[in-house]
Amino acid sequence: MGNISEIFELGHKLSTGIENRLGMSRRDYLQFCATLAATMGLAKGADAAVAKAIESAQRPSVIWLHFQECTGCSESLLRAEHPTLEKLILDVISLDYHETLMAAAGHQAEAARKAAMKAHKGKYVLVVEGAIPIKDNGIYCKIGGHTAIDLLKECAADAAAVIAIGSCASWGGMPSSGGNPSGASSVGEVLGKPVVTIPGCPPNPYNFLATVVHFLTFGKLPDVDQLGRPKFAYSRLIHEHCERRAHFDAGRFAMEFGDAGHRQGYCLYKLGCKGPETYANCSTIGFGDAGENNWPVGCGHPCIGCTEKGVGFTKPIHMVAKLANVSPPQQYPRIVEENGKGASFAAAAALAALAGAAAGGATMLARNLGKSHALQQAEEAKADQPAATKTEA
Ligand code: FSX
Ligand code: SF4
Ligand code: F3S
Repeated sequence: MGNISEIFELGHKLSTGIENRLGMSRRDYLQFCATLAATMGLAKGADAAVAKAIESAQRPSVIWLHFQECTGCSESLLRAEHPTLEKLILDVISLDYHETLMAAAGHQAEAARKAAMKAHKGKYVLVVEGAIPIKDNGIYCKIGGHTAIDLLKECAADAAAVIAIGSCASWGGMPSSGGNPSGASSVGEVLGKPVVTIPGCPPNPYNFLATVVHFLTFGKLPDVDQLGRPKFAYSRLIHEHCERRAHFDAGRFAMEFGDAGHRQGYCLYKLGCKGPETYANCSTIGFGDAGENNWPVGCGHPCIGCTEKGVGFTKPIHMVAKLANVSPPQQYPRIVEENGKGASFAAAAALAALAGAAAGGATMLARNLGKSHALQQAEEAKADQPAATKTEA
């Protein structure tokens, strides 16, 4: 947190501003900014800067293009709830052109895009959703009579920043799978230069929001890896922070959907989970903001590696993953402890912090401990039951 007077002053401003705009309490808003700052791995005190930037910075104009895709990226932003993520996004940016959301159509829509580009020349953020088909001079995707190739180049020329959202725009994604009949290509390939990519099919809306807020707060996009992915979100393997990891290390696997192992939440590696070769933060921040464990593996389906070029939409879903790192992490507890009552969530998180674990590691440690306790309690309750009433697990 920043210093007290800064926060007080900010809180006062917010009580008449953002609180009304977003329909969220001041406390929730500041908490949300702190979470966002932590998601981005920013230093202590950055949450106040983030809150100030969202509150007072001029909303950047955003031009959002759609090419070869399913609109899942936009849908995932708009379907997010609690605390009204879509409201926050639409409040943080000025969405001046978005084919799915704008009321205008036809020539009116084209005029809106041109007007936004002229009014915010050199300052707008270009967000691209979908791959760009380049085969046969790009004739497989045209809007307003222009190919996706021409539209992308035209809009990128005067943009302050370009963000490729979703796996399609980031590396070709689903449209590039199989024989790639239309030559579906990434934004970076068509522009011939690296851009920030937020892969995922669809990507997590928090990663998009955090990237935009970073731009708003610091005037630049966040640090990225060699594939253009923000490091704060894509620097760790899913397998390293998976709630089922202790099962993997103990050799407990679901062998079929619906078998006893699957019902007990065992590791999905043998069903083809690509967590061991996929970099993303799905396991630590959850997905779609719809509650605990709301991510593919949390729901019982193997990760298909949707954020990872060469894995998602390329490797068969149920093919066993390549293990990048087989060493079990030191900080994970056993799923069922043999002795004692175990630590509280807070103590577990503090322990992980003391051990120098990343925020994601602390979250997973706390979660795993919680699960191990719940499972332990269930087993103890079962052991206490009279033999006649015991049921099959
Ligand atoms: Fe769909 Fe977006 Fe997948 Fe692609 O997300 S969810 S096909 S990544 O471009 O709309
Ligand atoms: Fe989790 Fe998949 Fe790794 Fe198993 S293989 S621990 S389910 S990421
Ligand atoms: Fe995609 Fe795997 Fe995350 S399928 S949403 S990268 S868990």
